This record gives sequence, structure tokens and C-alpha cells, in this order.
Amino acid sequence: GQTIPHWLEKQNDLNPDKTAIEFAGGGRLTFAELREESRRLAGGMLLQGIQRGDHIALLVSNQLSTPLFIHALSYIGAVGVLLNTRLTAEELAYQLDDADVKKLIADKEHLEKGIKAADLTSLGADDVYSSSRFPKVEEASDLNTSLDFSDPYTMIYTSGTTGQPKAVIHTYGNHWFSAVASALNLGIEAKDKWLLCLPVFHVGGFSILMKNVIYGMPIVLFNNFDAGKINDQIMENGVTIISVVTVMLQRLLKDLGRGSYPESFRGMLLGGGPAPEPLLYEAYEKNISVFQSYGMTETSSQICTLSPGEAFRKIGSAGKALSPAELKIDQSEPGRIGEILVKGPMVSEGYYKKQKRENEFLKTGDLGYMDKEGFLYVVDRVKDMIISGGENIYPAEIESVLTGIEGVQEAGVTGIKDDEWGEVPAAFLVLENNMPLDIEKIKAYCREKLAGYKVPHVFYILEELPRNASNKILRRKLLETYERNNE
Ligand code: S0N
Ligand code: AMP
Ligand code: MG
Ligand code: MG
Repeated sequence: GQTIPHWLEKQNDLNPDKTAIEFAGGGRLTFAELREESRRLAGGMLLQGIQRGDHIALLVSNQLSTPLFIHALSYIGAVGVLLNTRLTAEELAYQLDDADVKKLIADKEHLEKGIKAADLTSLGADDVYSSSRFPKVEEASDLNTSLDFSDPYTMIYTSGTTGQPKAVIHTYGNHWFSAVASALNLGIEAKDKWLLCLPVFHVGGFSILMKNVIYGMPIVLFNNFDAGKINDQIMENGVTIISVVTVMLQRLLKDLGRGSYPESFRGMLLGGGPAPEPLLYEAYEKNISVFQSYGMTETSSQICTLSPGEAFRKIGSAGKALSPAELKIDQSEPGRIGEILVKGPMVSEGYYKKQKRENEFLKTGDLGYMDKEGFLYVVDRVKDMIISGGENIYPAEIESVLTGIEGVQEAGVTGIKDDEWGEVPAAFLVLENNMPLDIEKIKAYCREKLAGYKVPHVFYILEELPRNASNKILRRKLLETYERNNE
């Protein structure tokens, strides 16, 4: 395929002394240092037997070393399998096996869980780092100097309608076009500094690391979401843009109180799920531009975004398809609600080990409409997915854990509204012989099997689950059925 110079080699040439990364936990790297350290780390990885084409899992939070690992993979040509650190060992084990991972690299905090999950060599991030070879950069002749657009770079798990996790494959080309498309919409200014507080194991956070090296733009990296400290960075440290999910926007506005952001702050790129209109208006009242976006893991981050010029005029809309992308609503009549279909060079070609998509357009499983001016409004989902604080939850996954519990005959899970997280899972259980159950015990069992955010917040008992003619659970009728039974 088409190749370009390795983006970090390019930044080392164009902006060697410019700050690349400021770490909120302390420390900073220039582009020359980021390049040098990433290459040294690549040397360490080669020593550990990591080779071109290997699938290497990363189980790491947003540490200063995290971008180095991500770039080291590209210098070797290995594929990064990005793992959600909130998952349990059992959940991780499935992904590690499915993705044919050769080695797992975990940071201190997650190494123990990683070892439990992986029947393969697990390496401590610190150990790989301290074994780095290539004391002199000139020695690193076996590292990539260019990137091929058609080569895979990352794999990130998401689930289909069945709740079975599958890995979205992103090529270098997908990430490149995503970053460039976003820049054509939001623009790049000389003073830009992007704050990265989204976890980098999701594509929204990862995409900021790509913008960092593709634009030659400094970023401020946060490991924990601390609204006060993040607002300080916007107020006092020249941050111009930040990517957030709804709950983050909510927390930042609450912390800001009656204060306001400096003129230099351009706005917030909001994605990962729906946003309540009152919150968007609250930001508007505070003169904060929110660039609402629509995207998914499969589109390598946003594929539609509200432009800076329309942010205040089109509140509630996710904007238009970015320059190289196309958007269609699967509906014959304009203005009517239908499934959202997308196409573009940032859209992944498919999932690992799954058949490639036949249609040019990706069917998103989301419902929306376009207004007369062609602006997208996302209104609902066809898929039964729940979004809690920007994390996706698949009811089928929780249901299968619940039905594994003795005394539970059937289980249905659906999302219910929540002021903090947007939606949280609620479980509806049909019990065997109406055997009484200890809900605290069920919760503890779920906690062992499932990431914390997937554990149902409430449990309801039903006589039977609402089902359609083909015996499929009508998840959207669960709450209604319960309420009707308990009037
Ligand atoms: C919001 C976050 C930071 C909340 O985490 P916090 O407050 O740090 O929690 P902890 O201290 O770690 O844990 C405390 C308790 O809270 C529970 N908890 C944590 N998170 C959630 C949650 N999401 N839902 C429900 N509960 C949660 C913990 O479980 C814990 O309780 P216990 O101990 O009992 O278990 C955090 O949730 C977060 O980082 N969320 C964001 C995730 C994310 O990145 N989502 C986006 C995914 N989508 C994409 O990447 C594609 C879209 C995209 O690209 C994009 C997205 C956003 C912006 C821009 C873009 C773009 O297009 O560029
Ligand atoms: P993920 O792959 O984790 O990024 O999840 C993508 C899903 O988030 C999409 O398929 C949508 O269901 C949801 N989503 C993303 N952007 C929006 C938006 N602007 N409004 C409503 N839902 C959204
Ligand atoms: Mg935290
Ligand atoms: Mg997700």
C-alpha cells in the first residue's frame, strides 16, 4: 500500500525541540525525546522477542510511558491490542485468546490481573522499559522509517448485537485519515495544546496520541480524571482543546461553577455517546463551544462533528460528515429517522477473524435523521447496547453471567436513566420456583465476573420475561412490564 515517512521521524525533523507531551503527573518530552525514547523502547521490545506482525496486548493506563509503547510498536511493525483496564481477568482472557496475542505488557497496577488473565508471557512495562537497548539512536537500523497505510496498527474490542466481543482492526491509514479529517474540521492553530484525559485504550483517547504526532501538536496527558486539575490546565496552562464524554463535561462544568474559561480555550470535542440538551445549553450559557461528534470504534473516532462555526447555532446536532467521509440515513424520505450508514477512509475494513463487510457503507446500528441543512441528529440505537459514562455495555454479556447463578432461571438486562452516568444496567430476573435470592451475593458474583461499570445497579424480579414471537427478549419492554406488574 501507500507509505508515508514514520510520523515521529517526521516530527523529529520538523519540530525536534517543541514540547510533545506534558504529563500531569510530572515530566515532559520534546518530539526529539519522544522519538528517541520510543525507539529505545522498541529496542527493548525486540530484545524480548517481539517481532513485526506480532499481536502485543497493552494493559496500561495513561502513564507517560504509554505513548512510548504505542510508538515503539509502530517502529517494530507489531500490532497493539488495546485492553480496557477496567475489565476482569476473565473478560481479558477472552480477548487475549481471541486476538492471538503473543505477549502482554501491563503496567504495575494491572500486572497481577494480566498474569491471571494470560496464558502467555506477561511483561511488566517497567521491566521492558529498563531493558531498552539502542543507547545510541543511530544503532537502531532495524526499525521502521516509514508506515504503510494498509498495515494494521491497533485492535480494539467492541461487541456485536450478540454481545460477543470482536476486535476492530485499525490500519495506519485509518488513524491518519481520522486525524487529518478532524483537523480539516476543527483547524490546527499554532498555539494548540490538546488535553488527553480519555483512556488511550479506547479510540477517542488513542486518536489524541495520533493527532499529537501527525499535527506536531503538544498534548497534556492525564491519568486520572480530576476535574479541578483539568480546569487548572485550561485556565493557567494554555490548553486549547479537550476531548470529553458527557459525564466529564458535566464534572468540568460543575467544578467551573460561576467561573469562565480564557479566550484562548477553543472548546470541547464531545463524543462517545448522547448528551442531554440541558447540559449543552449550560455550556452555551458559559460561552463554552462544544463540538458534538458522532463516531464509534469502527470509525477510528468521530466521523461527524459539529464545526466551530456552528457549535452555538446547532446545539444538539452531531454536525456533518467530515471532509473525506459520507453519511446516509437508511430511509427513503428525507428528514425521517433511519439507521445511520457511514463510509470513509477512517472506517475500519472489519473485525479480526470475521468476514469483511460486503457493503461500502458501514451499518452503525444507530438511529438518526438529518435536518433540512443536512445536520445529523442521533436519536436512538437499533442495537441493545447501553452506554454508561462512555463505556459500552452489552446486555447479553450480563444476562449470561446472571443465568449462570443457581436459582436464576432467566435474566434480561436493559439500560435505565442515570443522572451521573447517562444510563446504567438494570437486571430483571425470573427465579426458579420463586426461590428467594440474596441480591448482595448476586452483585458480588457479578463483580467477580464483570467490570465494575457492567454490574447492574438494580435488580427486579419478574414472573416471566417479555419476548417476541421468535422468543427473543424484548429488552425495551422489561421496565414497562415490571412497572405494570407492580402498579
Ligand atoms: C468518566 C470516567 C473517567 C469515570 O471514571 P472515574 O471517575 O475515574 O472512576 P474511578 O475512580 O476509576 O472509579 C470509581 C467508581 O466509578 C465506577 N465507574 C467508572 N467509570 C464508570 C462508567 N463509565 N460507568 C459506570 N461506572 C463507572 C467504577 O466502576 C468505580 O466503582 P467500583 O469501584 O465500585 O467498580 C471513566 O468512566 C472514563 O474514562 N470514561 C470514558 C471512556 C471513553 O473513553 N469512552 C469513549 C469510547 N468511545 C470512543 O472512544 C469513540 C468515540 C471517540 O472517538 C470520542 C469520544 C469522546 C470524545 C472524542 C472522541 C473523538 O471522536 O475523538
Ligand atoms: P464506541 O464504539 O465505544 O465508541 O461506541 C459507539 C457508539 O456510541 C455509537 O454506535 C453510538 O451508539 C454511540 N454514540 C456515539 N456518538 C453519539 C452521539 N453523538 N449521540 C448518541 N450516541 C452516540
Ligand atoms: Mg479515577
Ligand atoms: Mg467502546
